[in-house]
Formats: sequence, structure tokens, C-alpha cells
Amino acid sequence: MAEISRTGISLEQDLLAGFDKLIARRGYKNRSEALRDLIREALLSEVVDSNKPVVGTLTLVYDHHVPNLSQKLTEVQHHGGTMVLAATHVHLDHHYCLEVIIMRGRSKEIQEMADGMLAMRGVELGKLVLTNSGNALGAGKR
Ligand code: NI
Repeated sequence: MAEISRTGISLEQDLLAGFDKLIARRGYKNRSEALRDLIREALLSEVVDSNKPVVGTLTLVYDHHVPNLSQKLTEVQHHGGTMVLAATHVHLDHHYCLEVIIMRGRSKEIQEMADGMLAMRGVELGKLVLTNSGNALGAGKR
């Protein structure tokens, strides 16, 4: 286990109250645990433009009635080769499909591939979450 440093922070009362509500909703046991995760998330977002290996989860909601969209999304994933580890497709309703694509590779390449899919006409919602095994950022729950 990594050595732990203690630190104190100053912030406005209403900001702290909002933070406490958020962490209660998310099920954190204490502020430290929540703050560690927020810091890791911020550090990972800094990694986006680098060549560091990461794992990315891309969630897409798209209108499958848009001509060729399903094929185009599949094509991009095939083009990505070994970067795509898995993809799950759920038919949400008459119009919409949900797709979750798990990728591993250099953060820049994953970001580019995700951006390409997110920009396609008919993709209504989407979010890429980058993460890694945690070793590089001192992750691991205590
Ligand atoms: Ni579908």
C-alpha cells in the first residue's frame, strides 16, 4: 500500500454541503474516498492527449433509422482492430440503440476513434470514460 499523506482544504460551506450530498448519493463512505476518485479522474483527463495506455469505455445512444449509421459504427470498430476488446448492443426502443464499446490502447487513439463515432449524424448521446488498471494513479480502495 502506498504511503498516505494528510492534507486539509478550505472551501465554502454550501460547496461542501453540495459535495456531501453528492458523495452520499454515490455511496462513498467518507470524503477522502470521494476526493481521491475525483483527483484520479482529473489526472486521467490530463492523460488524454498523451500516448499512455488506457482503457476506454464509450457509451453511445443512436437512432438506427439513420441510413448506414449502424454499418458505419461497426466499420470504425473493425478498423480499430485489436483496440476494441468488446462491444455490447441493446435495442432500447423502436428508434434507439445503445452501444457500449470497451477499448484498450493509447489514449490519443481511443479518443480519436470515440470522437469519430460521436460526431456521426444520428448519434444522439455519448460519453467516453478513460481509465486504467489504477497502478499509475495510486488507485485501489482502502
Ligand atoms: Ni439496436
